[in-house]
Amino acid sequence: MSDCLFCRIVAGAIPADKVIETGDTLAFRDIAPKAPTHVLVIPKEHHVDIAALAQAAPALAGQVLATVAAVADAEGLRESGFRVIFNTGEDGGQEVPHVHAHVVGGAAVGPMLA
Ligand code: DGP
Repeated sequence: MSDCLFCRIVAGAIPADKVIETGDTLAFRDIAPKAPTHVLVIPKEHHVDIAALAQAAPALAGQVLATVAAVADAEGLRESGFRVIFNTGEDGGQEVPHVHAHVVGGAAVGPMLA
């Protein structure tokens, strides 16, 4: 079993509140939400960050973005708006080294939301 936290969620070894699951991606609610809606979208395959994913598997990066859009639809965020954040690396404040998009909305979300 991988010691990557999000790989363990993909494997079902750690429970998560799933919002959308596709063949290659998973969307689940953040354990410490920073907004009324705060969903994480990941590729099931392990890639460290968005730069690594985009370079190694650009089609999969596109699938992650498609799932981001599906989350926005499912959560009713398309009209009011939302933010998508990829924290990347140490200076970017990334804590979990498995690429994930934060999808936040449901209220005004400021430009520097962590
Ligand atoms: P980042 O700082 O961008 O790496 O964000 C990691 C996010 O992951 C953070 O907002 C909290 C969330 N998180 C950490 N552990 C868990 C967990 O076990 N389950 C869920 N659902 N979210 C988690």
